[in-house]
Amino acid sequence: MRIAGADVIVTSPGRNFVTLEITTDDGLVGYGDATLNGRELAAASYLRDHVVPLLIGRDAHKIEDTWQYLYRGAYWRRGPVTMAAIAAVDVALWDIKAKAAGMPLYQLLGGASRTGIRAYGHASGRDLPELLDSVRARQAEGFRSIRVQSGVPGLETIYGISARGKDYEPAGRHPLPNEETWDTRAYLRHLPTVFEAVRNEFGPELPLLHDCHHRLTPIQAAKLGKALEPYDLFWLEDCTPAENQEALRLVREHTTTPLAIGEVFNTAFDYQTLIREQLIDYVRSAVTHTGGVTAMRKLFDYAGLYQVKTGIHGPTDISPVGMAAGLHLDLAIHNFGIQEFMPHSAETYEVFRRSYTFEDGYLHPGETPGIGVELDKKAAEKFEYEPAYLPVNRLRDGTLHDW
Ligand code: EZ4
Ligand code: CO
Repeated sequence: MRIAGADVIVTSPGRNFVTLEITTDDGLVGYGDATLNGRELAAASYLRDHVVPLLIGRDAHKIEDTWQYLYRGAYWRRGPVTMAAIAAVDVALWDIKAKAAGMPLYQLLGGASRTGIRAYGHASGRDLPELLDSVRARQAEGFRSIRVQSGVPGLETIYGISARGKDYEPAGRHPLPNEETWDTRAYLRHLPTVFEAVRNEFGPELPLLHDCHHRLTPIQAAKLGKALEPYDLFWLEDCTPAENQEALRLVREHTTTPLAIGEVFNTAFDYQTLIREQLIDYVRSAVTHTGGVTAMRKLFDYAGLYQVKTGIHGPTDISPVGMAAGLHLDLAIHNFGIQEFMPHSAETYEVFRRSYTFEDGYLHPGETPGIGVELDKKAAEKFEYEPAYLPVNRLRDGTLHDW
C-alpha cells in the first residue's frame, strides 16, 4: 500500500485547524492534526513545502520508519513546528493502518484496558458565585472531575476565565495579541480562598484540578502547593515555566500536591529528569504536539516505569482528529490518569465528523475502523483561515510575563 497523495487543509470552523489528509493507492484516507495555536501557517508550510513531497510513493504501512525518516532525516530535531508536522503524518498513517485492519486504532495498540476514559471539564468564574455556577453546569453535563480557574480581584482578564456562560477560547482573532495584566501576589493570596469555598460547597469527593499556566517561580509554586494541600487537588498543572526541569525538584521537596506538566513539551527528552527523578505525577503532552501516537506510546511507557500517569492535553486547539488519536491511547495504555476535554463548537463538529462520545463523565473513541474522525472537505471550504493570536501577559510595571 503506497501513499498516493497528501493534502494540507487549513480551515477555521470557529477556530483555526491544520489537518493533513493522506490517501493511498488502494483508496484509503487517513487524517492527522498539526494545529499549533497562533502559529498555524508555519506547521502548514512545513508539511506542504517540506514533508508532502517526501511522502508520495512511500509504503503507508511503514509508520516507525517514516517517523524516523522525518525526525532524523530533517537533521534539525524537535521543536513545536517539526513535531506537530511529524505528528500529523504519524496519526494519518495509524488511521490508515487501522482502517486497513478494519479495527478501531485502540485494538492495534493492545486493546482496551478500561471501559471508559475519565474526563475533566473546565469551570471558571470572574468571581465566586459565577465559578460555583460554572462547576454546577459542568456537573450537569456529566463531568465528575473539574478544573477550577478563578478571576483575581483587581485583575481584568486572565488565562482560563470565560465571559459568563461562554466557553473559553484563548486565541483571539485580532491582528495583534491581546495584552493582559498579571499580579502574582494577588493570585497567590486569592486562590486558596477559592478552593476553600469550592470544597465547602461541593464536599470532599469531587476531584478538582488547577492550571497555573507557567506563571510562578519555584518557591512561589512550592508555597501555593502547600497552601492548597487541605483542599486535596487532583493536580496542580504547569506551576513553573516548562523549560526548567530542575525547578520541579524544589517544588516537590515542599508539597504533596500532585504535579502535572508538559502541554508545551514536544519530545520525551523534555521529561527525562522529571520522570526519572519522579518530580511529577502526570504527563500532559498532546498527540498533536509530541510527534504522534508512535512517540506518545514510548513516552507513556517510559512514564509508566516510574508510576507517572497520563493526562493528555485536550483544549479546543487540538482538533477532533488529534483528540480522537489521544482517546485511542487513553483506552489502550495501562498508566492512564485522566483526559482533559473541552468540547468543540458545533461548527467544528460540522467539519470534523467524529465517532467519539462523551457520556456520564466518560469519553470513548467509538468502534469505527481507524481513529474515527473524517474531515468534510466541502464544509471545511466554507471556513476561511483568519489570523489569531494567544494573549500576552504583563506585570503592572509593563514587564512581559509568562501568560
Ligand atoms: O492555554 O491550549 O490546559 N490547558 C491549557 C490550554 C492552553 C491552550 C493554548 O493554546 O493550558 O488552554
Ligand atoms: Co494547561
